[in-house]
Amino acid sequence: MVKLIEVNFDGLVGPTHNYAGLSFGNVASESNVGAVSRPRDAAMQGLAKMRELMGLGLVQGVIPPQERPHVPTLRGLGFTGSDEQIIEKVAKENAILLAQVTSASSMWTANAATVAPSCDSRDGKLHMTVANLRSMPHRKIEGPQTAGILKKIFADENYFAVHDPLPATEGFGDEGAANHTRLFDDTNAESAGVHLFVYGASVEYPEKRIPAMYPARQTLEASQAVARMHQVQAARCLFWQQNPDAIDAGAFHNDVVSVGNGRVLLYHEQAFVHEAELMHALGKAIGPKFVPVKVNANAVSLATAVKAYLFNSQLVTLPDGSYGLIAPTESAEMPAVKAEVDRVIADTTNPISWVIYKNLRESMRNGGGPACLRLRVPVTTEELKAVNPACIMSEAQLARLEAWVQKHYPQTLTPNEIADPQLMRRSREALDELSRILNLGNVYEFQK
Ligand code: SUG
Repeated sequence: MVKLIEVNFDGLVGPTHNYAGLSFGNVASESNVGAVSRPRDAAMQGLAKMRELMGLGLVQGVIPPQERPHVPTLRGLGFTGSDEQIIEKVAKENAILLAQVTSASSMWTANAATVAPSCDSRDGKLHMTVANLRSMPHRKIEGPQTAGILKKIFADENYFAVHDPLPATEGFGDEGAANHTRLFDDTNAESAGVHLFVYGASVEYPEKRIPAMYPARQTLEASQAVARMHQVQAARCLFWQQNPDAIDAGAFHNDVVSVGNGRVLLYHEQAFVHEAELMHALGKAIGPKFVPVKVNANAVSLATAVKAYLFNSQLVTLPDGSYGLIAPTESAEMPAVKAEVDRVIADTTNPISWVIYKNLRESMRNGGGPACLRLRVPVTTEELKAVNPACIMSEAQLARLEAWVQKHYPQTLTPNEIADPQLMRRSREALDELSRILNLGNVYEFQK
């Protein structure tokens, strides 16, 4: 088995980052509706996280923001006139629609796609299926641009297969890597990957208990389709249901209640249905070195887990083999959660040995923690060379992006201010320059 390098592709926060309360079932998004956002800080917080991971010796990638406000969507809905006139019209007629086409939600690249490394796929290519994000209108429009951007970053078809989103038909909700974890025994060079797909509901098994309050965004049928697209052996896939109580507590994606990497799975006791059976199945598939790290509900309740976003930490393996957590500062601020992190780190029966808390407050207030902001792409050294090099971070590239943010981003933004066509003009200028920094060509519709 070839050794893989895990590259985290972080979503760069876009200049229109705001709090419009668009995500039903996402507690943070709902509770911060109308608040003043800080796009510049948001982007800088994201870049600071990238720098931190690079400093740890990890390979860091970046995925650019999408064109927002997205005028082509509005034209498709029958609005006519100049782009400026359309923004003004929609602002008057349908403020929610304007918020939907202006959201910077593509920053959460854990929802951009699901990924299978080449060693797991029958045809020996690295596969990615772009998520259709069908359950939220502001996110559903991301798919086509995500596909266009990923095809520019992973352009070499000798190595990469980027699939368009699954058809967004009823029963095929797909939210990408946020509901998928690839585990393997990293102490054994022969170990093959195990793909854990977690879904909220299923059409095939309507008798299963589903959330009572909030939408189950990922379906079993969509996860099965992704596994098929990726040509992963059926025996290496495990499809498991997320606990409906977790979704009703605000865990709209499984990465709000569990995170895995290598041979380790850190999870909340109530993350999955039939938790003990799942751990048994994973142990069988991964082998005796599999380390489940459970956080009990009496130590951290589901409600607290959703507030603290501990399970939305990035669980990373450093070149020296050590495991650690990149956790949101909110987790350090909640004593019960901090105590649990300290316990996990002190416990030598699991390999997690350190934690770094990062301030990602701006993204967190829309329900996006450290893990939401990254898409993990495991590559071989050869494949890494085939990735668009401008999208792999170096100190110089990071500095360029920081200067670019400082130059173009509004310091603050209220949901009312998105009605100003000036925001669209400024954002386009910014993205036009960015497409050159990241050597993407004309990826945006306004450039065509
Ligand atoms: O889809 N929030 C995103 C957060 C996504 C987090 N991703 C993961 N858990 N992987 C969502 O709910 C809020 C936007 C607003 O309300 O303006 C939003 O889309």
